[in-house]
Amino acid sequence: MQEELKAIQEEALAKVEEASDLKELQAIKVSFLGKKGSLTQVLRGMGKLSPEERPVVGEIANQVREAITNAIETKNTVLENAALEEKLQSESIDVTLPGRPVKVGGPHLLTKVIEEIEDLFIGMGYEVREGPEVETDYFNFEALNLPKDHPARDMQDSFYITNELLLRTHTSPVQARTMQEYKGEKGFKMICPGRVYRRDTDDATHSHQFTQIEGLYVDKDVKMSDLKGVLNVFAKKMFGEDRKIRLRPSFFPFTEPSVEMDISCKVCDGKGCSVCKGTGWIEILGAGMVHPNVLEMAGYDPNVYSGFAFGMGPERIAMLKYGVNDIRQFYLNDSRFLKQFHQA
Ligand code: 2U9
Repeated sequence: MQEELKAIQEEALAKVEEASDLKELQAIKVSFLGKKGSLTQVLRGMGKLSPEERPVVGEIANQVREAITNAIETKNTVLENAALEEKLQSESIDVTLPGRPVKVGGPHLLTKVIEEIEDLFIGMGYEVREGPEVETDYFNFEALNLPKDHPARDMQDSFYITNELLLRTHTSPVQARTMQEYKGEKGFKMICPGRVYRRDTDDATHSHQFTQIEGLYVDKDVKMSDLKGVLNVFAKKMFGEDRKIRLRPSFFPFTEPSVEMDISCKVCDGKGCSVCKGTGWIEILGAGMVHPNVLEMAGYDPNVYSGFAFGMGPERIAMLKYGVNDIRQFYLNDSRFLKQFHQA
């Protein structure tokens, strides 16, 4: 049995030496020191020894167990350190490595232009209002002096959902709702930005869905000169103090008189070029004094109250301001296009 014990010790120490990982070492420990371990087996045989032999063998057996146990603990420490080292290596971060660039987003160019325009009018005391994109025929057309069979309705070819419901073709219904809400009792200034829909074939300057910002100022004694003053401030703040504005007569069913506002062309400074088609002027928006029918339908007495209104397309303004030549770029979400304006 003493040789057996020596042999077990040799074999155990050799295996411990070769063990390459903690799992293997644990298996070796069990195979020698475990309940069914080879050393345990031998020790179970001690009962058959003579009383003289037992203490001697017992002593050797303890030495062998200790030697195997120490060897396993030493090896365990070595393997644990190696595993930790490997883990540290695998998890080590080379702080000198450049970090992964974090793509920083930015506001969409349209959002920027809309917020710029909003801030401008908020600065002039206008409240920003929004309204439903699915609108009633009454608020989208009738309340705006476009009765059922009015030809101008065709100018705004519409996406009808039912006979009475459609995707709004302009944000004017929001103003009409606001006037009705104030029931002709008080004056107010408001602008309303929002998405509008027209049955149109998309091309570089037209889209079946686009945004508008319209504004309305209703009070006692609002005059055309007030409109011109506000449009002048808007143009200079939006396009530069050096820009001049020009108002041309126009027609809208919901304003009378109606005008279109042009600004002097920045490229040729009004001398005429391809951008302004040789006119020296760039059309920016439409406006006018609120039509008395519209005031009346909303409960405002046109003999007491008057108002002006205007409407513009933020896409058009962004295209002019940032040199974008195709309106569809705003909706394609092509980051190559969008990220150009993050810092703008
Ligand atoms: C009420 C009364 C009057 C809103 C107006 C315009 C002129 C206008 C165009 C701008 C670009 C439409 O998208 S566009 O082509 N709009 O020119 N809009 S006056 O007039 C109103 C609105 C509401 C109650």
